[in-house]
Amino acid sequence: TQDLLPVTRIPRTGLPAHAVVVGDPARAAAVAALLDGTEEVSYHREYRVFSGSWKGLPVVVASHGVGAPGAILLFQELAEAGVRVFLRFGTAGAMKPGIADGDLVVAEAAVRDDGVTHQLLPPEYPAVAAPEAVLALQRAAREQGAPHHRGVVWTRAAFQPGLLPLFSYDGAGLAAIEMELSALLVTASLRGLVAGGVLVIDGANADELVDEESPFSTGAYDPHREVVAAGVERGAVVSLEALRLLAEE
Ligand code: R1X
Repeated sequence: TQDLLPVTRIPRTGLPAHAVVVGDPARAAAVAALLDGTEEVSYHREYRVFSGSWKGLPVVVASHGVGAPGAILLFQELAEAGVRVFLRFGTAGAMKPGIADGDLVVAEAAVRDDGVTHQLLPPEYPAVAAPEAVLALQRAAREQGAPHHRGVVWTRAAFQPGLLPLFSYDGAGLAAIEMELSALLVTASLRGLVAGGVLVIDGANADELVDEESPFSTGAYDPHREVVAAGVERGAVVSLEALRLLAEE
């Protein structure tokens, strides 16, 4: 076998067992900058991978890009390289009143509209977070004073406001919408690994972003705001702290 994994070109061996995964390669670099002894392990396509340590715990921070079909390639290859505990730290739109921009949503489970896992398993198979990951993220959020919520997330391949159809989960109490989490949760369940996710809200009331007059417009969605950046800073520490809590168990 070759020394590097085929898609991400991560070394096959030697990675820490605990990982934070994010969509954006630049965000992976920002989270990795919080570590001691940060090293860039690899950077191919959208997959940027760092290692370092957080309060003495060796960790991986890696980017998976936008969308579950691409992201699942990173999850599989990280698992092959030895990662056992995954936390996705991402951004999401809020689906419920009372969840504000910059707040965190800790995922309990996800709807599998991800565009890839239906090709692996029937739709009845659940995408659930490991309970210990949910509790670790919740505790870390509380300890960091980060406003946070818990709930079921809608992972959906067609996420952009201009692509959102009329919502079919009205009344189902979903907390947030994003694009990759269910693929991570399913990958972890299939492989007997631990996974969870925490999402920073970058569009409150996402279900109201659809403009009835011009349904293909992305106009109202603006994730680049200070309130979101502040939430991302809190969420990065929450994710790393949650990994540390999980490693202590
Ligand atoms: O999961 C979603 C995707 O990665 C959240 O943000 C991106 C789309 O803008």
